[in-house]
Amino acid sequence: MKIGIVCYPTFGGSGVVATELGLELSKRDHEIHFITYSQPVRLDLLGSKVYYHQVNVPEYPLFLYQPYELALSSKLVDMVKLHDIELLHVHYAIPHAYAAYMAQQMLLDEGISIPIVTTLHGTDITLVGSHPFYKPAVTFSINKSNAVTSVSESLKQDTLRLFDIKNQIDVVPNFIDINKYQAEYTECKRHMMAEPKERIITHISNFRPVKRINEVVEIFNKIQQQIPAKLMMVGDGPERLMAETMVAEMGIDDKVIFFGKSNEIDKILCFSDLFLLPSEAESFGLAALEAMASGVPVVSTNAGGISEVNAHGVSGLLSNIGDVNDMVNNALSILKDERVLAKYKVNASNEAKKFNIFSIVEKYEAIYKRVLNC
Ligand code: GMT
Repeated sequence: MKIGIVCYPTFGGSGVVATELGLELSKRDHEIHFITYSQPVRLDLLGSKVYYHQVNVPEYPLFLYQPYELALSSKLVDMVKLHDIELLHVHYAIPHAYAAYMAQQMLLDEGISIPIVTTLHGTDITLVGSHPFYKPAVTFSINKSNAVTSVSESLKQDTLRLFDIKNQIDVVPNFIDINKYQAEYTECKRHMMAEPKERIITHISNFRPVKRINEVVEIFNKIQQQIPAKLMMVGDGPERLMAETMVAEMGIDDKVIFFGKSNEIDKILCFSDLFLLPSEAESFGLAALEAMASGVPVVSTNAGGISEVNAHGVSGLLSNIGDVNDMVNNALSILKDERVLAKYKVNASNEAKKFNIFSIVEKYEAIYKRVLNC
């Protein structure tokens, strides 16, 4: 199949999932065309079956807001015609599903029929999409898609609750390529990061308020009062400065490293003992799954779809949103005892295998075949 993929190319779960999906599909002999405003961050492998087409939005002083959806839908029309793309898979409803629908209508006018598969990722539904400003457009785009998928059962239920949906929604969970996370612990540069007796705790996100970055710091501060520990803060976003200020005020600067955005997540996870995710909303929690795949147990909230990924008492432990003390106790119960930690590490890695890329990509292929009627 020739498949056009539209996503947010920056750091963020939806872009990562779209990119990894495209790369895996290309290995299965599909021709993949990424159509985005910049090259997706994890797309370092343009090959004979993987193409990238940039969407340019010319700056006109006349416009207060530059019309990205218009540029995207025009680019989709051009690329579908130029490369005989058979199907569009758009990640994130806003504005991708909307732009894809416009492209579909323009192409229909020229006698070209192209189905749209829309994957809902979370914030396009729970935070942004349900805002009254966007709700009619999001509802319309979901209902007009030829297939709709959501990355968790929880997100599906949120979508049905928040919007008037007439379409079927298939749950296709996010995935990881387990082989990429098989690095032996001995290969890690652990000694450069912490003393042997210190536990390494890691948080990775886009540092948005929904991630409750202040709680990451609070939880770590309480943990390090009881056991020797270091905190690795990976990512960047609006709450980073606040977190850095908190760390300084708590006097724990020597125990916290801020990495900023990183393309070496696997290298950081391979020396981590625990992953912290105190989010107040999370449709899936791809970062938690990536941690588990590296054999890192997860202490998280039970928000949204996290509990579909982090199995309580197996790959990690779950707490209610905002229950800092419970998350501290959970973390300590895993970290204090060497044997308990070792058990959680093995379990985390085993649980992650349930989300291996091969079985999940097949689900998308089946949906593509369905909408193409083949
Ligand atoms: O988590 C974010 O803020 C980024 C966001 C995105 O759109 O990339 O992540 C959402 O999609 C990911 C991939 O499906 C999920 O793993 C995240 O849980 C989800 N984030 C939220 O629901 C807040």
